[in-house]
Amino acid sequence: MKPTCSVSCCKVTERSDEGDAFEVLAENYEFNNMDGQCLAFRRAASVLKCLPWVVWCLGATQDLPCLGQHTKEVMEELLQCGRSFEVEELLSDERYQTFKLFTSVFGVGPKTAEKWFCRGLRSFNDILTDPSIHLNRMQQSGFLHYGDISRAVSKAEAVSLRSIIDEAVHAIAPAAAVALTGGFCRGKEFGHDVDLIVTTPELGMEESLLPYVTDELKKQGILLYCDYQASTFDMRKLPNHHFEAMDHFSKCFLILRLEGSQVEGGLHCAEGDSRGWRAVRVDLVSPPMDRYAFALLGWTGSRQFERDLRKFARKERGMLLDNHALYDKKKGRSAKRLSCKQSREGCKAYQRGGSTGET
Ligand code: TTP
Ligand code: MN
Ligand code: MN
Ligand code: MN
Repeated sequence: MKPTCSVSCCKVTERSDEGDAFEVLAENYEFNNMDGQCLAFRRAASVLKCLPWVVWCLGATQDLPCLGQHTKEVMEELLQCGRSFEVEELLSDERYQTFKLFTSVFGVGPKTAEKWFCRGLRSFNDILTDPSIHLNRMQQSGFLHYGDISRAVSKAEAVSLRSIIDEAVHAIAPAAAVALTGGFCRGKEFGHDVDLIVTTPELGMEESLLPYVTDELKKQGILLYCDYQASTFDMRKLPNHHFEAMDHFSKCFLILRLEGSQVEGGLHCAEGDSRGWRAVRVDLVSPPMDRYAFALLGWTGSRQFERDLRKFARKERGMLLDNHALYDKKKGRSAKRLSCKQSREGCKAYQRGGSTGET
C-alpha cells in the first residue's frame, strides 16, 4: 500500500511551500470573521497531522473525528489531483494575498487589514506613504523590524535569550525561576518568538518583577519595543472555559536586540546580513509561584492542544481548566497543584479519544 499523497494528504502539492491546504482555508475564514469554519479546518489539520500513517484514500479516514463534508471534499481533490482548486484560487486571490501580507506585520490583525484593504491599500508602500494612515507604536515597531521578526527564531537564539532574561531577573530576585515555554518547550527547532515564564517563590513579588526586568533590558540598550500589561489576576475567580480569553497574569510583549556573539553557532540571519545582531520577539509572563504549573501548561501550547485539553477537562472530568487553575465542579474547589499522574492520565485519555467535537 504505497501512499499516493505526501504528509497526511493535507499539503497543497507535493513540493508545496505554500503550507497546508487546510491552513490556507482556515486563515481565509479567519480573515472573513468566520470563526466556526476557521476552527473546523484547524481541527481537521491537527487530526491529520497526528496520524501515525499517511492517508492514501478517503475511506481510511472514515472513523476519524472532526472531518466534515467540506474537509473531505478538499481531501478528495488533493488525493485525486494532488492539488486543491479552491486553495489555489485563494492563493492567487487579491484579498487573501493582501490580508496575508498585512497581518504578517506585528500589531496588525484582520480588522486593521480589512480597514486598509477597503481603503484600496495593497502594499506596505501604499500604507507607509498614505498620509491618512496613523500607525500605533506596536505597528511602527512591526514595520521597523519587519525583516527580523518575520524570520524564524532558532533554538540556540531562544536559549541565549533565556540566559539574558535569567541574568536580568536574578539581579533583582536571586531566587527567581525562568523557564522556556511555548513552541520550544514542545521540542520545536524554530519558532516565531521566544516565550518565557518568570516567577519568584515570594508570593506577590512576581507582580512587580517584569517592570524591573524591562528596565534592566533598557539599561543594557537591548529593549527595542515593550508592551507591558499589569496583572489583573483575581485568585477568587473560577477558571474561564472560553479558550480565547487570555490569562490575567502580568506579562509583556517585547522586541529585543540579540547580538550574534551571544548565540552558539551564530544568528539565524539572512545570507549577506553583516549587522551582527537581529531583533527577536519575546513574550514574558509572570504568574504567582502557586499558579506556575497551570501557566506553564497553558503557555506550552499548541493552541489547538490547549483548546482540546480544556474541553477534555470539562466534558470528560467535569472540571474547568485555564492558565490559572483547575477547578473541580463536583468537589466545588480548585486543585492546589497539577499532579503528574492526573495530567499523564488525562493526556493518555486525550490521545485515545483524539481531538473531538466543537470547542
Ligand atoms: P505563541 O507564542 O503564539 O505560539 P507557539 O509558541 O506555540 O508557536 P510559535 O513558534 O509560532 O511562537 O503562543 C504560545 C502559547 O501561549 C499558546 O498556547 C497560547 C499561549 N498564550 C496564553 O496562554 N496567554 C497569552 O496571553 C498569550 C499571548 C499566549
Ligand atoms: Mn511562541
Ligand atoms: Mn505563533
Ligand atoms: Mn508568544
